[in-house]
Amino acid sequence: MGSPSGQSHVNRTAEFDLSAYLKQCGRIVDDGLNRLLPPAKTKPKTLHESMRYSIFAGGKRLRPVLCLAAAEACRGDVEAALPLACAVECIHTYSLIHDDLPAMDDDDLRRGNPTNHKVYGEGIAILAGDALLTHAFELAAGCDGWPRYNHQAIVREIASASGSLQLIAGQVADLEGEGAGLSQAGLRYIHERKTSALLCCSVRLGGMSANCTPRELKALTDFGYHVGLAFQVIDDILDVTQSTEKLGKTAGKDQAVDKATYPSIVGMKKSRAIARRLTAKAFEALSSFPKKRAAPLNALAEYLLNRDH
Ligand code: GRG
Repeated sequence: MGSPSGQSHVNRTAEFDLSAYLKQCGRIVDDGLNRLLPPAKTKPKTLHESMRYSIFAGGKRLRPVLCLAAAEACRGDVEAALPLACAVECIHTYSLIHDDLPAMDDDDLRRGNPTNHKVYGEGIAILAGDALLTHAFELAAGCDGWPRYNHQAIVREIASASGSLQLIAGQVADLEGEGAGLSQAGLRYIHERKTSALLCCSVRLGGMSANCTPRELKALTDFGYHVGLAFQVIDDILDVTQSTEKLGKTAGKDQAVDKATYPSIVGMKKSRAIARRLTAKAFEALSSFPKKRAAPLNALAEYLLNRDH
């Protein structure tokens, strides 16, 4: 596998055109979401407009793209994975809408636009989040399942990643950890749940939609776990180093609310080294996949490590 930040990463992904891939998958995901969400004019109109406002506000679509790339890595096809890719984007968007509420992070800006509650009011924003979460389960329930992963396994996968032991546990620990002087282990607990759980679930669902083998699923799980952790370490770094304009959300927020982050606990240099190490572990997880099939996932991991927003 080689060093965490060396030539081997470059070789692994150099011939792959990630920018074209992101564009192509982004279009597919946008079309899928447009088709799979109730039209904006559906009654109650304000609710459906509000759901669509946040869904189409310009997110990076990382989770759905990871889902499609994982399906591809396991010889699956986009059509089978797409409803699940859209389901994880619905859950992700719900979590952002609720996270931005005054009772949580109280933010005015998300994806470069006013937050949902700033446009539609708190009541509708809460309900839009609820409706997106519920819609994700409707999409999952619409999947027939695959020989190794039945319909029930797919629904359970999404429920467990977004439930009280994972995504919501992370958010609770995050809220309770503000100003509490967390240890690095405490911070890792939050990152595993708040960020890595849904990223990992996205990758696993892609594999499941391709009826992947248990060995492939284990590899995808290791990959998703490490990419998810690296993603959050980088997110912590960007909160300090980038502008609000660049991020499309309020920069410097972590320090303002005395939130523990990797830079605040171990410093910037060590944080970057940790992100590189985690990404190297993600690459390693896919070492048994044919290079060509793993190229999109590896390129995404590298992109997430080097991203500036
Ligand atoms: C259950 C309310 C609730 C929250 C769960 C996910 C979460 C916890 C809170 C959202 C805010 C946050 C800091 C999440 C950590 C993961 C993260 C950095 C999300 C932002 O993801 P990007 O950068 O966003 O992929 P875009 O807008 O590009 O989709």
